[in-house]
Amino acid sequence: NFKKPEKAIEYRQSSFSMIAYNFGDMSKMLRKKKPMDAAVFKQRAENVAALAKLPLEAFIPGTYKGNTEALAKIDTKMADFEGKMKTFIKNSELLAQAANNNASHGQLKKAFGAVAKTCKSCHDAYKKD
Ligand code: ASC
Repeated sequence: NFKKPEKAIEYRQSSFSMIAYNFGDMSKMLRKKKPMDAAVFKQRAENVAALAKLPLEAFIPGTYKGNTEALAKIDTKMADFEGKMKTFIKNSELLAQAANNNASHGQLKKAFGAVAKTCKSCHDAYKKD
């Protein structure tokens, strides 16, 4: 129900921007670029798990021109695209669970890496380079 294509583009870019901010901060803590703060990490992981559910509905026909790096073939490959999004959502939830269960640094890195893989697989297939 986006009134204009630009609104859908803006919606998904806004959600990815928030995802990237929260994801990037976890990355810094895991790579020891900043001190690990378990409470902040949990919140970041929960944020990503919640935000991950948002962008899919804004990938709709007629929104692949203009200010977007999303490729138009998403339309014709929607089942695959949606599958990749669902894997991203699932792995984000697993990361949030790990954080909430006070997983070790190594376990968090592993769960984080699984999410990062889903980011990359979708970018490789469906994002302009
Ligand atoms: C990030 C970010 C991405 C992903 C990707 C993971 O922090 O901005 O797009 O991780 O690089 O491979």
